[in-house]
Amino acid sequence: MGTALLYHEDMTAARLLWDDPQCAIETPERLTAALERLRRRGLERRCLRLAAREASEAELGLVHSPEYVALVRGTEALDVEALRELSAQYDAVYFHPSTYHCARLAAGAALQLVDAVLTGAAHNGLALVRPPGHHSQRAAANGFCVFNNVALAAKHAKQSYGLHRAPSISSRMTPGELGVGHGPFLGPHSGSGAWPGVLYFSWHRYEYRHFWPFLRESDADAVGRGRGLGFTVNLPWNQVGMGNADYLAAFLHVLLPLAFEFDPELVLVSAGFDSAIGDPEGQMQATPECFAHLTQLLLALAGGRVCAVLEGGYHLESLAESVCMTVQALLGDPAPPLPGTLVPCRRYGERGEGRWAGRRPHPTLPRSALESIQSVRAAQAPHWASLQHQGQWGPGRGPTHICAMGRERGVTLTCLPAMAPAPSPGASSLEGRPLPLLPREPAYKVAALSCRPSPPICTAVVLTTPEATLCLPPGVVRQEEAAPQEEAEAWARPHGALAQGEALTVLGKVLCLVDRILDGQVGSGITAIPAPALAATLDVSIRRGLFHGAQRLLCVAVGQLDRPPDLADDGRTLWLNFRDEQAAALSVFHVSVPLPGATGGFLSCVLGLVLPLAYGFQPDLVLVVLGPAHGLQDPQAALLVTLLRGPAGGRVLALVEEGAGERALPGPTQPARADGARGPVQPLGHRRHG
Ligand code: Q9C
Repeated sequence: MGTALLYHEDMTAARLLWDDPQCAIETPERLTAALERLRRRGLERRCLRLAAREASEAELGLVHSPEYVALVRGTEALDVEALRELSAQYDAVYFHPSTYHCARLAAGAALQLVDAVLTGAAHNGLALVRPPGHHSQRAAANGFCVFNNVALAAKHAKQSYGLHRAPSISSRMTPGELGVGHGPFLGPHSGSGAWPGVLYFSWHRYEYRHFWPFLRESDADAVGRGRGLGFTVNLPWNQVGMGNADYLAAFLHVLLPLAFEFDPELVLVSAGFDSAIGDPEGQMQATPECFAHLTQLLLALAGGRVCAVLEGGYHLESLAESVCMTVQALLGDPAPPLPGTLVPCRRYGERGEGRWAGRRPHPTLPRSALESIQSVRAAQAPHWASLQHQGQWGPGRGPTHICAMGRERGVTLTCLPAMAPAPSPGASSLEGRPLPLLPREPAYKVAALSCRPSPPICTAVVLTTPEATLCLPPGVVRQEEAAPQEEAEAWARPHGALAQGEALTVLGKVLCLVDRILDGQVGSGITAIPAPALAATLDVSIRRGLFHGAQRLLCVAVGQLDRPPDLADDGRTLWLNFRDEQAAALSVFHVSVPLPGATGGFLSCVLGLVLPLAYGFQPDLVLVVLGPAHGLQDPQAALLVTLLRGPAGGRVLALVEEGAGERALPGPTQPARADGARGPVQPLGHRRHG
């Protein structure tokens, strides 16, 4: 088990043999640079290395016409002049005598990756391939693509493994993939309008149809036809320069709500890194770290069965770094912090093309990314229940406060106007008040942090009963080390509930665990706390975290818990409480949200509110507290903890009232799955019937 890495050196053979500025960026160095960087970072040897095999002609026939396959086969024997002539019949394509071999290896690698993940030989994986695939059509090469690797993988997964909500999401997109905009994908766009059981999401550079390939069906209102209504999700970027905040917002407000509702059995990613900074094709601004976060978020789906297949990505440095970030996330490493502030890309003008750069942003229009996000949400809302939850936290104060905070911090991740209610009268008084925020760390410190190695211990647990009541998953160790007795007593002093016995013993271990997480020796932690001591242990944990070097600490408290009364409201602690009735919120750093009853309601609240807040706040440590009457089902609690790893470099400590669900919390490399199922999907042939 682990992360599969598929590659074959032969895929570097194909290259452009004549002068064609349009195709010159698709070079063999793309693969060698990525692989070289994976080696240098020690990531390659942590993966399960598999040599790619060629897809058979029968397999290619899952998606392509026999005539087209024969035509490509025939290019092996053509001379340069004939290759050039044939290439000219397609849009942005070149053939080389080795193209057929390379393209069969690329397709074969995608199929093998699906096999590895669905048989349980690997948890997840990446196929480093060329030529890319997602623009190719049933009987035509297009946009550097010859065979549609990801479409083939999707068909194969459905056919050979009988997945129902199968190769779900995302043919073409996730980490990135916008380089080229939308090509006629073979799946959802063809024939009857959809491949049943496939949810297809694509984000792409579109610029109001002024960017290649200029297709009307790449716009947000193209949502699929017939039985496929709502299973095609297009997020067009109408401006270049989209960055980390825009990509994260797209995930949190569009992709993930739909994907969780769809509940896929497999996630296929058309990983186009032409969305990364520096790329000549995409002209976008996502930094490599962003791909670690996007990948980590996807791992919360489908029991972590994520298969990524390389598509675009033409800036060698950016590509190599982004590939490393993706692999690190697949391996379960904590994601490095996103550099800079999470500000949405500013709007250039109404048409949003590159030549508008330098013009003053249009003052009355929403940011371009938000406009795109809202138009997809509007187009998809009739088809998805999760998009109908918007605004459910209003007219409470939570979202309003967050918007206020968002403006102050330049974060508008949360500020989908559709989601936030109109400001309540009390909120306006916040406007003039300067927020007591800490100065931002200098950039070099951020860079140093991102180079931190993964903690030697993934997850530590503090248990109250001596006998192991849990069967601990791999990578999870029991924490026995505790702070010295007198130190624990000193921290416990203000609290009667911690005076002695078990509560004090647990506190000693929790103090030590907080320190070890902040020192980078332990990734994350889970602590079972005797019910009477929960509030006091939480209070001490917050103070200890701030004392031990956390600049900002986020506390997500679920259940009837009060914010520690004399905690300073200085912007270092953000308190977010889900509870029965809303408590009075006293500042922007004190948010209270009614506990959403329904499953979908909770999830949409976590994606639309908790994570944007957490990403905006950039905490050094997250405390997740499951307190009295928290009402969460085990998988919901597990998902909350898993998703909150992203914004805090993996540093999450869960404090759980004893007997209130600590069993459900996952180890860091075992993403939660809504139905609790883990492990391989059996191939049809091996499945027991009846
Ligand atoms: N100036 C992939 O990324 N270029 N294909 C169009 C725009 C075509 C990209 C020219 C780029 C095809 C897989």
